[in-house]
Amino acid sequence: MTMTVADIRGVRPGSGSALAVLGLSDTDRDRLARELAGLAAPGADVDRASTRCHQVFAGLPLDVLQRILDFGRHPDTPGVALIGNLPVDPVLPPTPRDGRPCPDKPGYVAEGVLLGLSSLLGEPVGMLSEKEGRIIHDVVPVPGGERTQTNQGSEASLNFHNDIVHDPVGRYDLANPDFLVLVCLRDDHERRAVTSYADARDISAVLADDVLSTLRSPLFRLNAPGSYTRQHAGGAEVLSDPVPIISGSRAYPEIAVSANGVHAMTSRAGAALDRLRETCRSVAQPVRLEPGQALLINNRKGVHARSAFTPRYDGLDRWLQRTYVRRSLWTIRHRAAPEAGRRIHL
Ligand SMILES: O=C(O)CCC(=O)C(=O)O
Ligand SMILES: [Fe+2]
Repeated sequence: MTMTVADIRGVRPGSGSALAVLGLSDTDRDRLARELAGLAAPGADVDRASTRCHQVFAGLPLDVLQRILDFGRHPDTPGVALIGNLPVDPVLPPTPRDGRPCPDKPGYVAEGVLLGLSSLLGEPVGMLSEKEGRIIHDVVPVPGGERTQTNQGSEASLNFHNDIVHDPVGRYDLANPDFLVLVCLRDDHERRAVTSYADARDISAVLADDVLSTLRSPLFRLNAPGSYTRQHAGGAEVLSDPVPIISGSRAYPEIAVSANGVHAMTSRAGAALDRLRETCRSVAQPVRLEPGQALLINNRKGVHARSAFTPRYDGLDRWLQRTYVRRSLWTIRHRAAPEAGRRIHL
């Protein structure tokens, strides 16, 4: 079932792999709106803005706050959480056409919601190969990108994947974000775009033992993200070392799949990958994001996807803002690019 705003009033417990759903009260929404109304453009001093937004969000009722903190810290909590009845910008400029920030946004409520939620999960980070290292990403359909397996796409559905990052150590699933936060500013004209999440616990429970053990073997090479291969390899593939797709304990598995292509090294691995793709579709938890909602995505517990939709490039297209969040900046310090900014990484 696709969640809609009507489903998300009140707080329902989220445990195991099921989508966690939290709806703020109108009183809480209005307080956040008031306190975020005066937020300055966060790009000037992200540490300051994120600290302020943390302070605002830490004032949420204890139950809601704990649910969000538990989502970030515990292995046994859901991999995806939908938060509803969040404040929105009173005036929203046209959806940017090029995937770059809107230069004349009159307020920063959406950015404040994004930084507030992100700061409860960890540290927002920028990566130079993704959106030029920006901390706040504008995810919009971009002309020419309609059929790409990137966040600029629209007409082609974006396959189940994790957001990964190229790293010369040969592993693309180590320095990548632990979480993604998506805030919806505008939905698509026809309300077709659905974001889905497939949890590795649900995937593992469905797969036959031999398929699962193949997926747990280092028989797969991940292609680097399209943004990286375009910038650094003229679009040619840049493959990781052989890795397993599913790893870690049976109770708390981690999954790594690249959007831009996975090379299976044997025919058995290829068949297991096909089976994985079918299984992702069968266990998927779909959400049709609307303005005033945010999706918290654990980028290790599961994979996510987006269905196709039709862009019009008329200023009213779908518009999400996104952060990449790490629990700690310490474990990616080998990727730090301090000359670009304290939170920016290669
Ligand atoms: O557009 C969406 O719903 C999700 C796109 C996506 O995969 C991402 O932003 O990482
Ligand atoms: Fe993604």
